[in-house]
Amino acid sequence: MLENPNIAEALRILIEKYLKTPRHSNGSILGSMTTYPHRLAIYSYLLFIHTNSSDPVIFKEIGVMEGELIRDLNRFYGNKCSMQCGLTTSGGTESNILALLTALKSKSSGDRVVLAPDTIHVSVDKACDILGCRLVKIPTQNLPVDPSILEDYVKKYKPFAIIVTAGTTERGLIDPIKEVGELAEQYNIYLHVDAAYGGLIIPFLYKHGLLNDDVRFYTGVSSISIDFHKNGLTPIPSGILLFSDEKYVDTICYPAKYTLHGEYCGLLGTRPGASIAAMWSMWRFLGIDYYEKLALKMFNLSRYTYRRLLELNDLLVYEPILPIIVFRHRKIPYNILLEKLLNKGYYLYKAPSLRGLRIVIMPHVEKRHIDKFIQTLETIL
Ligand code: 0PR
Repeated sequence: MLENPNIAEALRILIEKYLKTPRHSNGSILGSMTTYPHRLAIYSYLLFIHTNSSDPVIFKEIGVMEGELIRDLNRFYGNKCSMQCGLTTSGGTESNILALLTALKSKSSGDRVVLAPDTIHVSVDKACDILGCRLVKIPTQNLPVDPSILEDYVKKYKPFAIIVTAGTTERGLIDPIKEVGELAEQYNIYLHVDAAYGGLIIPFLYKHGLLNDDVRFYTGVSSISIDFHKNGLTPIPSGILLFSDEKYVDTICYPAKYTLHGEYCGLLGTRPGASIAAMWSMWRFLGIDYYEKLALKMFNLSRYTYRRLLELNDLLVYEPILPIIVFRHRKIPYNILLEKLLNKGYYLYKAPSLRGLRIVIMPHVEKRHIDKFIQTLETIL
């Protein structure tokens, strides 16, 4: 590589910028679904930073790791198809686009209608725009979708795909996947489950009896997406898309005869092998036990936050299902409250459908962060 005499200067400026950038460790980032990656994930990522996972011939070990990760995750989510039924993606948005592309290529007929509750993530609107589909949203008033209403919509709109969510972005709701799966099976519709946020929390909370719904490959489920860069503690971008059948993967692989491998799969061309190394090592070496403890810790802290917020006057607080707490003040509009919190250095998000603010308890959030936040909120109110 060419020597560059300006590296020292570049680093000085970069560090200046870094110092102006909020970090998760001080508890100021309370609303975003991001966190600081685990050090094992960071080392793994850095070691494989030069790799392109679209080329499993040059970067053979990355291909092996991807295969093992997909196999292990399929087992974990009760998928009968365990081997190459899935791929890594850059995150929830790419997974949703790919799931719909798969559905379109395998089930589409006629009107290209996609059916989803109105609580789905905005990336589904994006996916439908890109793929030229018509998205019909079922009004839910921020509740899990009612399967009998969904069936009425199915009869009326004849969709080729249904998308439901395991852990909605604003409120953390879980749609009834098992029941929707039965409908999808009955009407021969592709069902994608967006578990980008909830995928690494729900199975553990369900196991401990803290939830009524699980996320699994129930009959009728065609794909499930999970993000590791949310609760899996790996660097961005790290997503997973699992399919119930190997034939689905084939629909999103394209020949590239000039390459050593001969084809590549997914939306991206060059794909970050480093993300695969990070997800693989976290799953292999920290594993299910670690994620289970983490899910319980986040859940307990969300219950604690809920109780502390309830103690404050004039606050309406929505009971957390997953570690997401939404609240609003009976007199102060949420936008104004958000502004006041931003001025105090707190980054919360909005839950516009509930006219409230959203706190997401991510892996980096500690009890002391919540105590300090409650103190600040009290002062503002
Ligand atoms: N599905 C669900 C249920 C999600 O919550 C998200 C992201 C996605 C899909 C998309 O995942 P990727 O962001 O990995 O593509 N939810 C975050 C959120 O809306 C992502 C986010 C955060 C997007 C901050 C923009 C932003 O400024 O909170």
